[in-house]
Amino acid sequence: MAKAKSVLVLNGPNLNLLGSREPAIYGHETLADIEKSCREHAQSLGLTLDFRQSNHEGVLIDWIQQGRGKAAGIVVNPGGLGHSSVALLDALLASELPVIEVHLSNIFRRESFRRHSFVSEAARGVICGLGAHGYLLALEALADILGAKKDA
Ligand code: CA2
Repeated sequence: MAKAKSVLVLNGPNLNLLGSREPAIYGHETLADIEKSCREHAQSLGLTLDFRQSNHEGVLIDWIQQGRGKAAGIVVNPGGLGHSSVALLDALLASELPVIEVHLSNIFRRESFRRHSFVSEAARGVICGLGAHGYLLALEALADILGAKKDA
């Protein structure tokens, strides 16, 4: 049987606070809840997960660089860095991996500065406004792109 493909799921600054504040915008689920549903869904899609969060841009970039040759694709919620970080964009482009960008909230219904994401330029697709379900849809999109075996 073919080895399951590994997906790097990266979460940027402040996403460790999920579930504790601002539920009207980000929902009630914690990042640990999201990780659990991602793991369950990944298994049914024939994917394995490396699920991480950091508040530090450089750490996220190190993880993307280390993912080259190990991960088959990346799901990234860059948090606020999406709106500001050319360095994160460069790292994602350099990885040459398929990237799906996720935002829990609908960034187009909020402040105007959230409407632009540098990361989107490296993304095969962008999902926003669907809460934690967006992560599961991103995994499905990557499974399709990677030709992963469902219910493996
Ligand atoms: O909607 C998303 O997923 C965002 O990436 C979340 C970022 C925000 O800067 C982006 O514009 C959209 C912020 C994450 C902060 O998460 C918090 C969670 C609970 C309490 C406070 C912040």
